[in-house]
Amino acid sequence: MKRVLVALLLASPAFAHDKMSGDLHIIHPSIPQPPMTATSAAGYITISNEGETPEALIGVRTPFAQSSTLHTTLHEDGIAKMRPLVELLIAPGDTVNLEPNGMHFMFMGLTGEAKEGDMIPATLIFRNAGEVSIEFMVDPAGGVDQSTIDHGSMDHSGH
Ligand SMILES: [Cu+2]
Repeated sequence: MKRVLVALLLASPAFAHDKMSGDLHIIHPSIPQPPMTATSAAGYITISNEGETPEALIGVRTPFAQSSTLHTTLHEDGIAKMRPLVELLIAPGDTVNLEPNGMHFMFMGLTGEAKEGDMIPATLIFRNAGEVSIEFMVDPAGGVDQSTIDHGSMDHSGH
């Protein structure tokens, strides 16, 4: 049943890629092409835990950015605010989606350009499975303009 849902969700992107790593099905890691002048970008992914053991995504690493973290989006008084997420639990049989206006990878201090169709190497870090190599596909531009959103982790100096 879950597989059917995932297939439907993935019907829209022109290209999608996925891989199995142990019990984890990692589906279409992607980064919408950031504007040329962007210094930060968001990344998205779908992960299914097809095993019997609870799993947690606890980090991400890529040469594409100086800092890569997990973020969640909170809505307060109609304003979207992002906050760091320490871990993302993925229960057995569960599928989690990192998607625009929700949880996402946050890449700050981009080290290079990303053009539609590029594949950007990265490493996901799971509590049990350890490190898993993936590639983010650069999708067509669109989605959320990261530069307009309050990133709580960016500025600890003010206020
Ligand atoms: Cu963010």
